[in-house]
Amino acid sequence: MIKKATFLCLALACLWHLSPVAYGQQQHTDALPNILLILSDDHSYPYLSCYGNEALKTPNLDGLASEGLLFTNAYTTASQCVPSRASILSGRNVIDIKMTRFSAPLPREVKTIPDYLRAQGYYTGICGRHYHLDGSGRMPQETADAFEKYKLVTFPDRVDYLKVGSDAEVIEQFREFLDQAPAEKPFFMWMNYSDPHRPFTAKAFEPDPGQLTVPSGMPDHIEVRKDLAGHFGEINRLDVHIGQVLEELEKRSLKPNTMVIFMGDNGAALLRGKGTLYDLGIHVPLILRYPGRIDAGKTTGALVSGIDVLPTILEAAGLSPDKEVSGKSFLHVLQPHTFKAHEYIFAQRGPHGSGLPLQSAYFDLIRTVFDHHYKLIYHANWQVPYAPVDFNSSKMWHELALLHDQGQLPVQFSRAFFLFHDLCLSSTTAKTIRMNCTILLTMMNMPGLPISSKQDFMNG
Ligand SMILES: [Ca+2]
Repeated sequence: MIKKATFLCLALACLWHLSPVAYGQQQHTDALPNILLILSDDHSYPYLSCYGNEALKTPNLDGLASEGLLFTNAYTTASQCVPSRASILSGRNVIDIKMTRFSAPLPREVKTIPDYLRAQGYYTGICGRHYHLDGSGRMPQETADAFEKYKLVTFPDRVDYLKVGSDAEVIEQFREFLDQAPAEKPFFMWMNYSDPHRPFTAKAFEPDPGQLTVPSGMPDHIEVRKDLAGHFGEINRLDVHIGQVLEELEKRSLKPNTMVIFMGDNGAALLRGKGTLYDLGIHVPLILRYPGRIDAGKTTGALVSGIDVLPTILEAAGLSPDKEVSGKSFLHVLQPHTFKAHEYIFAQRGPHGSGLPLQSAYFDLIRTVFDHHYKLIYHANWQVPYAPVDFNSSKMWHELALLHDQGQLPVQFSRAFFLFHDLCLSSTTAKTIRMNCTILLTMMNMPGLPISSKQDFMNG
């Protein structure tokens, strides 16, 4: 009898001691939102129909925006996949995390969104298009051997689920991920799409080239129209695939407790887009849907950057970023008393791919700083001949080059695409330029740039 009583008391004591901890943990985990981060590839603002572009048909992303918050001034830290995605995943600027070289692997010590969330109890995954942060998906054998030797591939260790595949395979991978996710855990999924990356293959989704409005920065030429139609077709197809994912959330009753962020990973591979620090290279679409926490159907013009995605996600998950993170959460962007937007946005361009630095498609060193009113672009190797990233060999580019050679391309486009000129001459006051130079130089941290060059730059 005594033994029984003692056992009962011990059992009750254990339950009293253990249950509040276990219950508290369960409660805490239950309250956390699921988080879905969707990136399209090479996709500029304002190329969604909810931004007012009638040539595009993106009803699913428009619907996401109508249920959430649409950003009109979202930028990436780079105009190429790898460095930009590294910033989005780490909340830190490209130079800070040593990711200026295209296809460099993200250093293991750089903490990413899934690293934080996994420690918080999240089930984490990556799916879709190759995510680009473990080196190139098509590296030569000797490079692969070096990656293996020095353990440079890190994301299989950072997440619970990792698969890559085509855009059409994303939905099945997402279903598999959800089926595997433990019921008691919230999830984080980083979902990547190839669209609208070149080559343009979505013929069935393309608008009539003849009906398009050619943007003011491009010549109205039939090859430019065809190229734009190809790009828009891919955006329309992207929308269909994302619609499948949003529908899956609804089917599984996950929509009310899932925060969705949709963003372009960098600007479109169009004229003066990807690979440049002009607007089309780094200005991207961004949508945040967070039911119950974000008012539906609002638009904001606040300046936000790719580095802000991590702090936003961490805030939703009840976490704070480490001190190295320079982004800031945009969860409260509509609350002016609690949110202070970036005063300036910084971005950079570095080497791209593995080609020799004979022209700018493969090698360019550019930095920029800008705010709502002014933008400074510092081009370190302006002497390298310009060539666009990813469409250097396209029929459209050859046609424009031919017209330029024949003197038949309107002068503003010859100047924009084929001639060098001092951008500072067309800027505003010297005072503003010097101020922007000062800000830019504080973030450049360029090894090898002599101090005298920096002073000349400042004085100039
Ligand atoms: Ca990209």
